[in-house]
Amino acid sequence: MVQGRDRRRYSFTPQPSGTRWYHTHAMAGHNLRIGTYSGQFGMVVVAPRSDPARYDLEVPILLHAWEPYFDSDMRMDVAFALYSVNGKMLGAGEPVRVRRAQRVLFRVVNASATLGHRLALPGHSFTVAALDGNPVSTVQKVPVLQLSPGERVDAIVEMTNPGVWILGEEDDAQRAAGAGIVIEYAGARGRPQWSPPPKHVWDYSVFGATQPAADPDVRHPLVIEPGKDGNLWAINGKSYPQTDPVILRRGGRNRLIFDNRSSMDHPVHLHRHTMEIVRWAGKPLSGVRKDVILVPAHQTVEADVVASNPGLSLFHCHQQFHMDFGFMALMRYSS
Ligand SMILES: [Cu+2]
Repeated sequence: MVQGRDRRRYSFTPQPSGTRWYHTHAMAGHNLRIGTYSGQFGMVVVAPRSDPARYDLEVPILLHAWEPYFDSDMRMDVAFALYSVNGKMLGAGEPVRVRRAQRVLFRVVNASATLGHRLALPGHSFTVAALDGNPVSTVQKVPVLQLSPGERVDAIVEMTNPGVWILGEEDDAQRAAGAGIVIEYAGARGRPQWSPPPKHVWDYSVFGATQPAADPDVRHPLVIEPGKDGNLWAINGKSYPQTDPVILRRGGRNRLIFDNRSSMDHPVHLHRHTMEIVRWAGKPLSGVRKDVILVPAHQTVEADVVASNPGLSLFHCHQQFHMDFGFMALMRYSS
């Protein structure tokens, strides 16, 4: 906790390697000026001891939405007036300058408080190398990157289509309000071009491995439902701070079963651990390791956590408005 006009110094050994980020974790509630609504975030790249990835240029892409407001008198839905990539609206900042035949590594962070984003780059595709900083089991080429709040994607783009392009949000209104950045090939001229990507359904399982995941030692059902008594969200019938702590078996393989009985998507996030997705929207998989996992509306998602980092850990939805209104719990280990 860093108070106003306060100063703190922490030192730590960063691990695991990969694309990470930092942000304020303040509860915002109805105050849309603090927490992840604010600009208090940034990217942290933990370099591996040896780097097997091969690329010519590394480009950070931080997505954020600004000037939040309540979309209705009920003060339940947050909307945003402006969008940015790396702090600039589309067209306002410097373009990303590339050359033909370069392999460009885009490190993308969705630093939005509440919104998922889908990104495309006309005339190019994304080869996804890592999710939430962790290398994927199957490197896969996709036309669209989809990121829920808090998620990260590392993707390599082969620059084979000279021109001036928009790397942007698929949604026209958001792109018009700033959600994009210009990609400019050396020697290319003209207005930045956009065309809608082919229809594409984002599915974590394409990045997985073929062998089934190991059986868990213990299962933890987590039912996600709308809350009562003014709380929007509940986990197993209770809203934070009343939520029951989730007690993981120390050293064991703990299976978290997210049963989303609501009509909204939830990007669930666990601090201090990495979860391996073992079932996503009906499909079994393994080898996809993340710390934020999208649990789609009316779907069940299962993910395994090896309990090897004792202490209190926070579990919550990374959608700020959900987290602030009940969707949070503590996790600790059995003694
Ligand atoms: Cu949520």
